[in-house]
Amino acid sequence: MERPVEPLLAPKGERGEVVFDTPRDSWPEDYQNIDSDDLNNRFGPSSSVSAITVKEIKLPDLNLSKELSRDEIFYTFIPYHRKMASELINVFLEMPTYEDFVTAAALVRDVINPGMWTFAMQVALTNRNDTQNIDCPPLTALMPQKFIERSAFSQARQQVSLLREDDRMPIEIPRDYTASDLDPEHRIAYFREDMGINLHHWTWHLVYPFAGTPEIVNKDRRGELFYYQHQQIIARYNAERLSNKLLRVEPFNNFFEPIKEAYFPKLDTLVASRNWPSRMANSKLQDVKRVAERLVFDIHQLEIWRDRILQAAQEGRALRSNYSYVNLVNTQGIDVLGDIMESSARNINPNLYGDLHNLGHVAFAIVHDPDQRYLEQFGVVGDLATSMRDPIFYRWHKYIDEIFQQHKATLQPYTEQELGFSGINVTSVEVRAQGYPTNELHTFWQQSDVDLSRGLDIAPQGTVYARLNHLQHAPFTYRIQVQNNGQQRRGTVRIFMAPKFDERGIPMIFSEQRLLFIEMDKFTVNLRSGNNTIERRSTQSSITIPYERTFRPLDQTRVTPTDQEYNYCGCGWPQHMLIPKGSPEGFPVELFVMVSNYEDDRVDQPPPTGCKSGVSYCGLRNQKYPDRRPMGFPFDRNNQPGTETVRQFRRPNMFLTDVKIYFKDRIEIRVTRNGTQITQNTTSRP
Ligand code: CUO
Repeated sequence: MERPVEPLLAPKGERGEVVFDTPRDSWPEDYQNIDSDDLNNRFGPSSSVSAITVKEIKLPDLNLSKELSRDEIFYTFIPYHRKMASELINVFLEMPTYEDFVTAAALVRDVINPGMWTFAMQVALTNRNDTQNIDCPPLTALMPQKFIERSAFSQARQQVSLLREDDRMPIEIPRDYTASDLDPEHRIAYFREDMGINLHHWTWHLVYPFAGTPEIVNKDRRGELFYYQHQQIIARYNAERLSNKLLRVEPFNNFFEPIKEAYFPKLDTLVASRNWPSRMANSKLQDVKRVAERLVFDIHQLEIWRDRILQAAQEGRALRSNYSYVNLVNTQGIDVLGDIMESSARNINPNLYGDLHNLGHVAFAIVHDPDQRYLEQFGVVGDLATSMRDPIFYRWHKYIDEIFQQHKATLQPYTEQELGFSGINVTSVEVRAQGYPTNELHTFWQQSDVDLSRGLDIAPQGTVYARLNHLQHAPFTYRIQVQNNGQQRRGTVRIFMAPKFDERGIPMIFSEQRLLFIEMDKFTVNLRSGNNTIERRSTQSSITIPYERTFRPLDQTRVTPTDQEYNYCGCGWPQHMLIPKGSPEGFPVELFVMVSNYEDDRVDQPPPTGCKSGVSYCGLRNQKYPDRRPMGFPFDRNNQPGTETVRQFRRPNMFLTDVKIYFKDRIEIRVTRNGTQITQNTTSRP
């Protein structure tokens, strides 16, 4: 999977220590006439090189998948591209043995578009049963150009060709490279352009692909998780905006108004030597007519689908293709609506409800060349690995979320019985970061190194690092006191956090704040009779994957089958982005802790053997979502009339604590040396 643009017959591995011996007819056409001896001399097996012989097996023709040429860009949101990729994904998934799968992957690698092949490989590795203990390389290692500023690559090539490995210095990627602070939106570019959150979003969609074989699409509550995972992204984005004194994100709800946000990504595509196109401020969506990509639709059509979906949400029922109705006014309604909205292969009536969300991404992504007259490609919002970089992603998903909230408004507020836990009182909640006063959280910048060498389309010659700037926080611990007035019981601890004040400095009302609560953690506890003290570290969060999973050096942290944290190819919010940035003067947030009755939360299934990380946002592989309550409970529904604030909403089994998040403008450097990461020093920014 390394250097996906380069043919398989070139050596692989950090120092070219592996070659694949493939049948000649699987080589790219341009290479078919090369003399075998010549090739062997150049790359062939020597004592330091191991050769892997790839046998010939009969494969389906893959005529559809081959339609996208190797120098085009593959976009996951274009229906025609998805269809082409589905053919390949199905072949990979249906290979009976692991060996056949790897053989098939090797045989077709050089005749399929590299972006599509990589996507199909990652979907297959994520979803095949026999690949669960394979260390699936993250896309950041294979296609770093989708995550890191383009100038890094010319510098990296220079370093590789001119310097010995020991003499190479990490290439510093500035924090501000896509815009300046003349654009207020740029204040939160560090969030939008964070490598970890973009990798999470890509990986989430690999675990829950829109299409593929029924087993990989029909996952438990996948439509609901589409809603919840993106709702949480918007809540996090808003906390980040408020931290930076920006207004909460506006939904993009008028498809004909100018898009005031511009975006200039400054990323390279590597294929066809093109850059990712930019979008000028005040561009307007236009009807799309790109026949070669089989992409023809009107913006008005998006409105028609939108109206039908809104009607279903508000009316509380949706029409199936067989003309029967499905009732949405229940806890499963959101799952049906999520699949309609996305739309995934589980959309119950694609003719009626269409493909609103996906084609919305496409319409934004091609706003600069809707009829292909300039032969331009799609912008970053058209690709799952890059879409979170663009401000319009959040405006679009805010609007999508508003439609979901129309559905949630049809449900009754939770009852006392559902919210309470009789005999359980949460009596105190504190949070503490080591070395700081209680109820203060602290953020700062960190620089981390990422190896680019596996993604460079040049001969392997050792590592070359990019040094990225990202947000980081001091790790912290929650300390929760729970009084149990009954027998020993089990409870689920649910921890959320939300900004305390709105843009005007006025305390949030419940109906607004509930949309801003970000899930921080969720776990099960045994509650003895009497007083219980629960301690939980921020690094144990149910939504995150460890720092090392995002920034790990590839070779040195090989996973073993017992290394459960690395499953799911890293699906999970990155630990370094767990809390919003806060502000120098301290950004006030409210920490909400609830202990719910485990008997009402429990899902009967064998204990998970797969990943432990990121479960709340990513689910459990091949298992049910491990919490029976609606996702986002108890904030997914509106309040009882008369409950104006979260303090009024509070029951004895809940607790609210005021916390401040302090940001300090200093940089901590975490360098990689000989494969281990160490915190080198701390500097103040001038
Ligand atoms: Cu994840 Cu729109 O679904 O980007």
